This record gives sequence, structure tokens and C-alpha cells, in this order.
Amino acid sequence: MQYATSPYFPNAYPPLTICRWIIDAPPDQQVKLVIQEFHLSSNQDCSQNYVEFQDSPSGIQEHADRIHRFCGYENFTIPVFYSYRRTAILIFRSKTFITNNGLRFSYQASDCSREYNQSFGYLKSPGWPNDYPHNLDCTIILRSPKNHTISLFFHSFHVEGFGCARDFLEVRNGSDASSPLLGKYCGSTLPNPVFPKNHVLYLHFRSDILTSHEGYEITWTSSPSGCGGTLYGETGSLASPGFPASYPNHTDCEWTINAPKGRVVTVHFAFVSIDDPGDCINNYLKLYNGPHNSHPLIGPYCGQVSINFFFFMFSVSIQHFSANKAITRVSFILMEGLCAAIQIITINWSLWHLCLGMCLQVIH
Ligand SMILES: [Ca+2]
Repeated sequence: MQYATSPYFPNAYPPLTICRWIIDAPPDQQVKLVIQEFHLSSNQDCSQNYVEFQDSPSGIQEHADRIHRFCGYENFTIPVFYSYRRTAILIFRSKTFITNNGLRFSYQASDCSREYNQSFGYLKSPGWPNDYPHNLDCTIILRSPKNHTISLFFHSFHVEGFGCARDFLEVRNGSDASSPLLGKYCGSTLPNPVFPKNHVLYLHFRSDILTSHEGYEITWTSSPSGCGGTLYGETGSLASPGFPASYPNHTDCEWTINAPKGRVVTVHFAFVSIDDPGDCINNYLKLYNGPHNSHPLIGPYCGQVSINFFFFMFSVSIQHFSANKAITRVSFILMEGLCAAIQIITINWSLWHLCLGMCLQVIH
């Protein structure tokens, strides 16, 4: 593991700092980035001051996708970032004259096996959105806080079928390969969400020597009540507990979809069925165009409806309260933002450190 920092760290970075680190792992490996310290100016404007992860085909930033931007005021620790391909880009930008201590992060090459110690996140198969490589054998452990319960949602799925004899994704209720099997998935049918009633999940993804497809996109949340939580990422899904079956009486769920300011959150409810007399007083679905219920309310909804929305805030809150027989399946997409074009040719497992106006160095 190696480390890099913003200029002069732990002292203040200069005004108007823009740094780009392009990190290129060996073939068939990915990049793991962990933000160790992150301090921006206190009166920050998120469009001007941020740290951003990008996933890119080998070093060509114009084609970067899967952008995740954090601005320092999130109410959670910045999650560990794993690239889906061999190159990751990290951008630190402060476009103001007010400075702070800046950024320190670690970087290392990683194979496809990993362990997440966080309460929410997303998973995408290696190489996404291209076909996953052959001969993969990946173990993934999701470990949320002990008083939480995880929910796992499949957003897209296509793994070679053939009776799951060649390629498959296993989900187990526990922390190792001997934990009870919750599901073994292959083919192109989108699996139902997994509600394990546990704070730890073990996933095993395997591919053989022939035939591969796009793989999977998965989001997971956790909360003490086992329903609701935080979501982030470019795309994702969530569903009510027990989906596609009805969920229990007296269920109260709240999800928050986080997106950087300036991005557009699109929320699509593929299916909503809430058993209610029609007044939406005791059983309902509410959406807030912002992170708190003081923000503008959309809804309430009950009965059987399908809903599409565009939000322009940085966060969307979705709430259910005391619904009896409610079923929902929800997906969301963050629209792509603008990104500056820069092209740097990378070499095997190197770090290009480019701070505009400051320095240019290559670390081997
Ligand atoms: Ca295969």
C-alpha cells in the first residue's frame, strides 16, 4: 500500500488547486483507493471543491465513467473505492482562495476479492460494463455495523446460465464459505432482493474459461430496523422488505439517495402497490426532494401506481410509514456530469500525479 497527498499536506493546499492522480494497476487487477483524511474549506461550494473518483479504461479520461464525487459535508465516511477496471482516477479540486489541510489517501492494486466494512455500498462485477473476465474466483464480504441488518438489491444481472455449473454468484448468510446458502444465481433473470436478517453477507462469484456476459450491478443498504438506509453510486435499486412478497405490518422505511450537488437523480418506481383505503393517511409512499422531510414533498402515494421523477437536489429521501401490504421496486440513475478532458498515457502500475500549476511527477 502506498500513500499520496494534496500539495503541502498536512499543511494547507494552495488556492485554486486541481490535482489528478491516474493510477494504473497490473492487467486483470483493480485499484483500491481509501481516503485517509479529507479537509476542505468550511464554506465550500460542492461544484468548486471536491474529491472525485473516476473509473476509466486505461488512462483515457475522456471515457471515464462511474464518477463519484464527495464534498466533505456528507454525513458518512467516504466509502472505499474499488475500480471495475485496471485504471482509477482521483481528482482533488478547490477552485477558491479559501484553503484547508486537503487530502491524504492510500492506493494499492487489488484482485477481485474484497471485504467492505461499511453500512452501504454497491458492487459491480470486474470489467463492468464490459463482460467479466474468464477464470474469476472472487469472494466478497459485506460487513455492516453489528446492530444493522443488510438488504441486498440486484440492479442488473447477466451471468452465463448452463445451470450455474460454469459461472455463478452465490450469496451466503454469514461471513464465510460454510455459511448457509441464500441463493446461487446465473442466467439473465434479475434475482429478487436478499433480506438475510444479518449484518454480514458472503458472496462468491466464479467464472470459467469460456463465455462471459456483463455480470452484475448490486446495491446494498443496512439499518438497525432492517429496512431503509443510504444509497449512492451512478445507478442502483431498492425494494420493500420481502419483495416480491408483501412486507410486514407496521413497517417504516426511509432511504436516502445521495448525489453530489449539480447531478440529477432520476427515480423510477417500476411497481408500487400499497394496500390503503385510498386516503394515503396510514399507508403511503412519500418522496422528498432533499435529504430531510423539511424539503418539498412529492406524494403521498398509495394504491397501485408507477412513478417516474427527476430530482435536481443532491439527495432524495423516500419514506414509507406503517404500510400494511406494500410492495415497491425502485431504481435510480444519476445523470452523467461534465468532466474536463485530459489524456495521460499510463504505464504498468504507476501513479501519475498531476497538479496543475504545481507539479508533475511519476511515482513508480
Ligand atoms: Ca463462463
